[in-house]
Amino acid sequence: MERKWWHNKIAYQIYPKSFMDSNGDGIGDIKGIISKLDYFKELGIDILWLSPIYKSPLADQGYDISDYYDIDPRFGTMEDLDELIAKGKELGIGIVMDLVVNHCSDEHEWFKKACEDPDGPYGKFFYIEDHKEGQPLPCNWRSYFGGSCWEKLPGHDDKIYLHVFHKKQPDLNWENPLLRREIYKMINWWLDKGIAGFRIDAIINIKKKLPFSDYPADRDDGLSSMDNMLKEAVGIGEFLGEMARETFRKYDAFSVGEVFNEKDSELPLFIGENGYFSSMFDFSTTHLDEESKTRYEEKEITASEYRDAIFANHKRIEGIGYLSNIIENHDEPRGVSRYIKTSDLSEHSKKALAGIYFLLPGIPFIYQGQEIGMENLKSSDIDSTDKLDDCANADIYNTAINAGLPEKDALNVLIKHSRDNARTPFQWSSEAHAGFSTANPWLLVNPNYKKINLEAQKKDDDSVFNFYKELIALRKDPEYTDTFVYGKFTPMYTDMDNLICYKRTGDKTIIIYTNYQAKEIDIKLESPIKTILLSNSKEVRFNEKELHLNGYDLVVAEV
Ligand code: TEU
Ligand code: CA
Repeated sequence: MERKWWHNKIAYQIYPKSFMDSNGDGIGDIKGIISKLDYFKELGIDILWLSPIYKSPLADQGYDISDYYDIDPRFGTMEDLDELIAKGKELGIGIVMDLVVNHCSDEHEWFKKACEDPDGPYGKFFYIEDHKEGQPLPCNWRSYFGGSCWEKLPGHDDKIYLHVFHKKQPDLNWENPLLRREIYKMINWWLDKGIAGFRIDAIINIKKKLPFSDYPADRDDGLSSMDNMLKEAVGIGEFLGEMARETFRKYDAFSVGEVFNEKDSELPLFIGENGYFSSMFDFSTTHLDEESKTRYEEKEITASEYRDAIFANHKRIEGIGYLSNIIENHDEPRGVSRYIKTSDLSEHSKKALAGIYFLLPGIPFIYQGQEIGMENLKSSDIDSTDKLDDCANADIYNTAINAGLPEKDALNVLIKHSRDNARTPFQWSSEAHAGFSTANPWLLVNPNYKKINLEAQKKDDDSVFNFYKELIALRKDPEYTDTFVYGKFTPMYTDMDNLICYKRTGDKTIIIYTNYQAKEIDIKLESPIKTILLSNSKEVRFNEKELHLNGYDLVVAEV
């Protein structure tokens, strides 16, 4: 594999609205991010991915952009961003923006002009169809946020437009070369500003299976999930290849795709040598608890399920390309609350989860707050849905209700699965509003901030925060970094439940042993341990033949 500048980097995702508020309006902003650059330097972060900060009505918290060339005043100014890019560069930290081009906002100029003249050039920037009341819709696809993906075109009773996400996010018609050219121009404008690259949003959706047609309904709303259409859509490579040629490649820019539903055959084209993207995220564990969205009883994800999903995806990608590894992001509930048994949740088990994903092949992405072990909201924190915010919540709640769950249980399902769990303000300290703002934040602070906050963890050598610092330092240790970045990946002990162990073989041979259960265990060693490089356990007991692991012990050993 040709070596690239981003291969040995550590990335960090910022959700700007919830990271740091610098002007006391309860909303995080760019100046707040600038004020924490030294924090990222201390932590060892090389790449900062910012979720959208562009001009937006924030119907989907910025993933609905009304002007790609401007910053939303709630986040700051273009000057603020130029300062962040420049100061980041001085510190060797690259800024990665979010590229949201499957759709734009219904308040974007393009859409306004399309509504004024649907048959004009801007009308063709979207999917606008003729439609009379009572007539069947062009297709029965369900929006990702629930309901039909068709909406009446403002000002036209006989026209409708497509939105696979929120109705304030009309889909852009990538079949139109003029639209594509506008997008490439915008991407290059940002790359000329000196950003390091882009995270590419919901990109698999830009290629629709046309002409529009129905798919088997998979709920009692008579609609069909987008998955069915995406399985049949072919030819996305024409768009993604052109985009890469016209933009990213010209700047050796880092591009990471948010890709779901990709076909195995497309993997080499997506992230292989000269692929459309530098990398794509490993979402292999994000569907493991899907079914618990419509059931009373909690279904916990087992250690083996978690392990097997990740290991299978890494084997699938091996020798093809480079994954970006996560345990959470702004669309997923907190990893420690999702992948660790509630009864086993502790600083110790949180460190085990951190170590498992951090030393895998690929680029580790840390989502803000993950480095201090921030958790989901509890049912006792929320007594009604209006305490929450996300536009995706209604569909989660209604799906539970339609599945026959009483309101209380439907609310619990929502609290467990809501994206808002990832969007509560960063917990900097035990001060008011967790030190995020001097004013009431736009979204509630998780009431556990007095227990879980950065200030306290910085002072505690055994904290989750300091363990992340050690993980980053180990992955960057000149003696071992090559093995962690390029070393072969070999699953181990997969015949034993609750063990998550794998080997990395490069110019060193390193084994990650994790006993992902409360019960202690002794395991036979395949080869004697030379050095313990890192562990969340103060005292690791082993001999020539055996290694003793207490509950949720993680041991990184050179053999
Ligand atoms: O998400 C795309 C996506 O498909 C999933 O996140 C999914 O739709 C979502 O989790 C449903 O609950 C991207 C962004 O990450 C997300 O925040 C935006 O809402 C979405 O695109 C639309 O831009
Ligand atoms: Ca602010």
